[in-house]
Amino acid sequence: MDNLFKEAFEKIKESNNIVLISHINPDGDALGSSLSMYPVLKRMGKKVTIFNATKPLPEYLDFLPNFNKVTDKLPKNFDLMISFDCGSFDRLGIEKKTAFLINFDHHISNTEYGDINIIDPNAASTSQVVYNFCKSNGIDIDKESATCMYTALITDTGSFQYESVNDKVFEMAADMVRCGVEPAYVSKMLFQRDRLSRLRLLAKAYETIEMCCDGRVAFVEVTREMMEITGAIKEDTDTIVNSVRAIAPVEIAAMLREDEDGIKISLRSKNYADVSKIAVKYGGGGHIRAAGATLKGEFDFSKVKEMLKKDFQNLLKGDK
Ligand SMILES: [Mn+2]
Repeated sequence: MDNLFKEAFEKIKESNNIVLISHINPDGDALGSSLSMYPVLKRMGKKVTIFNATKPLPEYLDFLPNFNKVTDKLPKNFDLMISFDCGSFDRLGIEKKTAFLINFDHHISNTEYGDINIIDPNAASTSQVVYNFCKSNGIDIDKESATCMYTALITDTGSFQYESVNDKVFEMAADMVRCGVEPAYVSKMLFQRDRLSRLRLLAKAYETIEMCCDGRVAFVEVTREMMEITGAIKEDTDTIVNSVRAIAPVEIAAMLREDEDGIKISLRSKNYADVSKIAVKYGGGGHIRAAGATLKGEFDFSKVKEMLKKDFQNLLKGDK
């Protein structure tokens, strides 16, 4: 990894006009990691564009330093792109690769679409990969960068709850605090600014919870009608599947959401099931415990549920 870190840093040094890019429908890790590099590159005297194709961006991340600099317009000329937390090229939201590309990620399913691919599936967040990159190259991390990296770490570990959490994660978190991060501030920004529409949506969605496979699988549905009635927006659905997984016997939780282009499935597992296998089967990707896919052109919830039930039965076979 150290060699890749060096190679990437050399490439950055010799580039002048750099685009930082994170995956469409960005989460805390995608935006946090890309924003964390902004102060670093500005200090190096680079021209920097922070690009994300999604509009509007998730409001709950608006406290991240330099959030308002994120744009959905690519500059005319640039000589380097750096992607963050993006498992495949199509999720970058751009048509084609027009410059050298450094790919920072931690998704095991990453397709290595970059010219330099820095993929660490053992990292708890992409921001941890970026942090290791900075450490390895002796790059200073200021308060702004640290706040972005820390937020990415918190959101991708479910506030330090997932199996990815180990001594290295806590060491990084401690270092982030030394760099100026105020943990209580970040937590308040992330978790104490809830939307009423989201709570109203949760109430409706929870009514649809359906258990199967001896209680080891739970489904939850979000329809467009529910979204309209409650005034909820897409990001309001982000954590529903996590709370469904929290039901005592549940190993796999699946949220089915009716989107414009089909049904989006979000999968979570608790102890042993590798749900990324199922997401990949349907053209998506992710991690062992959190993965997702969109079934384009498919709008029949019960059909999708039956399909997934079979997949889950196979996946759970022999496991206990
Ligand atoms: Mn991530």
